[in-house]
Amino acid sequence: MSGNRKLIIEDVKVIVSCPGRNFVTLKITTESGIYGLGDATVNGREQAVATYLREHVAPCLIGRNAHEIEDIWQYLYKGVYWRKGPINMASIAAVDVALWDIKGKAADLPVYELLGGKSRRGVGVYVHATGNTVEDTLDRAGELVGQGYQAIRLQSSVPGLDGSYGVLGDKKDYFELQNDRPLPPEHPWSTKKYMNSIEELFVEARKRFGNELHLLHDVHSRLTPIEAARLGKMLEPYDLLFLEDAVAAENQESYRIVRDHTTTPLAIGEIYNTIWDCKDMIQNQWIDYIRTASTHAGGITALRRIADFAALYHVRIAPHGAPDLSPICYAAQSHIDIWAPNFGIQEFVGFGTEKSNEVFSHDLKMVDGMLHVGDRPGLGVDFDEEAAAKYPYNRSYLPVSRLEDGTLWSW
Ligand code: GCO
Ligand code: MG
Repeated sequence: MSGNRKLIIEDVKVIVSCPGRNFVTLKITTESGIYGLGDATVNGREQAVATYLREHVAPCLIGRNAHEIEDIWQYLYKGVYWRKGPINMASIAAVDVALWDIKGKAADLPVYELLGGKSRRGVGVYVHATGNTVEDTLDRAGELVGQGYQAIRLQSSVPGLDGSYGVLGDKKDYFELQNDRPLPPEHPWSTKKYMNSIEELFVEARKRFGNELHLLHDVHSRLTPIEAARLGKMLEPYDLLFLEDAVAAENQESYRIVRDHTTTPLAIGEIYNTIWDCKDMIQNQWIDYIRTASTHAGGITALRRIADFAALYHVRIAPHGAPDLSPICYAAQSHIDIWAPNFGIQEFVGFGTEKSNEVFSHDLKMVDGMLHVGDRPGLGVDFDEEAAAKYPYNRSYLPVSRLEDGTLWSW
């Protein structure tokens, strides 16, 4: 394989920094000076993926032609023998995204133009309203509606549980860095208490906001299939845009049970690593939205393939957009979102903190609840290595969840 316009990879750098959150950033530089950026952040396991990239991937990239994205993807997937897995796939994703960035810069085009161009004016997003009580949550949702957002994910603490999904007992949001705790914080969970309280949130939301606003909810894989089926039926009158991660689905077949019982649209996929993880779910039409993230499912090359496959079955993409995905991942997904004919909605939790904005810059804009992708060549993101050096890695864990009797549960 050759090609007349080779861009030879000269340097591969892995930078782990913590500008408010831990991020693993990959920088691939070519002999021409053109460089590309990729994100390889696996929340809570950052050093594993950084080591994998430094020790095992970087040496294989030096001297290769950066234009050969597909061959390099296959080389890192099939070639290593060990397929799939979050660490492997996040590493492949970082390389893939950095190479698309390079290709865009070399072509002097934004990446979405290389994918086939824009399919829409802007990218529709959903934002989060979270609170300790139904009223707090809806007050927050009201503020977001005031800012022009048209789709809101509602999460509220479960009465009777001291700290539960979405809101920690001591009010520290689970999205924040949990670095003041040596070990993962622990949350109690009771499906009974959750099922007894959840409907009120949506009853009150529809009373307050009427029927136009899109509402969403994330269950974080805490139910069994038949419980999720009951929840889906219970929430049907409130017309959710989707119910996310109702059941953990290593066994994709679980979704058949949920699907058979409810017309509430279903979404899953933020922890899936490959197209294989969602294959049955998509081709059996058990879900409506696939939420695979660029960083965790193998980059732009893989996400594009998942989107095209999903389109055959009326499944739309709704990429994961939590703050533990770096702005580089966010940019990569935005280019996919603006192109994909079967785009659904993008999760959005803000453009980062003061510190992260010092380290990462991007040309995305939010206008009236819609994300606009800029037209800089490549991904339109940049990374300031000097600024990043000011914020060294800071170990932090996601919380874990236990039933009230101490049994470890899904989170
Ligand atoms: C979401 C996710 C996040 C994850 C987090 C874990 O829908 O945004 O569920 O809340 O918990 O990204 O790393
Ligand atoms: Mg989620």
